[in-house]
Amino acid sequence: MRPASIIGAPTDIGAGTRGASMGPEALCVAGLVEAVARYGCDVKDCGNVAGPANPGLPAVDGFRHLREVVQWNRALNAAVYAELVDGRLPIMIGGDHCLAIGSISAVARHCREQGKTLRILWLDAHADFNTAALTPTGNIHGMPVSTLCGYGPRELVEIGGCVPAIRPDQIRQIGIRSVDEGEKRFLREVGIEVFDMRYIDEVGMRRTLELALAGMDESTHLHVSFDVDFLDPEIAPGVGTTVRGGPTYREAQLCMEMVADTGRLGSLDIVELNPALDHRNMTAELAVDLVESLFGKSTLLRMYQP
Ligand SMILES: [Mn+2]
Repeated sequence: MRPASIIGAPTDIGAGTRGASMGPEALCVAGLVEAVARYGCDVKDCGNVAGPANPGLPAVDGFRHLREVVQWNRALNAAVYAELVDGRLPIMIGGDHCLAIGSISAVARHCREQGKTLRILWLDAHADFNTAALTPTGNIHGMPVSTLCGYGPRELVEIGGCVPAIRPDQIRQIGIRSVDEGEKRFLREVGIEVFDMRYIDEVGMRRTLELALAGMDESTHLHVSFDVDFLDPEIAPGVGTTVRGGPTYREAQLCMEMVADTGRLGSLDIVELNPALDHRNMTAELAVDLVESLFGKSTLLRMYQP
């Protein structure tokens, strides 16, 4: 297992509900560092990147806190890129999902420089493909995927040094169940591959992951962007944007185990955990439990391969 680096980004600058800024601390209290270390990783705790406070302002021209979002993502981009150059697997702990702009643009740059193929698994209840024109709220945590694909304000889309940072065919979205009207049309137009909850209901998590992970090889760098609202709110209440009907505990474990089996995990985001809405840190503990599976914990040495 590659050495890993944990990078905290304690901000809720892109969210509509405050509190995700406390996510890194809650994940550490739940034992994230020890959990990753348990599965053979040499873990470096990089501490937190710094950025501006949340001023709680309304949207301007379709964006809330654009300037602050840019500052946080620039700092995070540099921190994630430095760990990748050092040969380490960055684990970005947010913070809200706007931070994926900084982390994934760094991963994409690293892949371009190393001649690696990038595959992104976007585990989320939402497609996060809004734009200033389409968004009902202006919250930038609903826009990271469109921004990474080059649709967004110049200062944000340019953060990784290459525009667009990623192509739509590099991403697979899983668990989606809440998409705004305009966003739906735009997703289809751009051609993002989405495995929504109906798809998972109909074919199962196993087949879904087989398809989402298909076509990877030794040169693939797999990035997982794990929004905790991916999970069903019954098991994961500690998020600001819960949507009913998400994956169960077992479905989520299977998803993580199948990612681990590829041996290609190269970077990870854990975002949108909101301790202010959690019950006794149960959502943070669940996230850590799932990360253990992602890093190779399994129930048994398997005797029977179905
Ligand atoms: Mn998200």
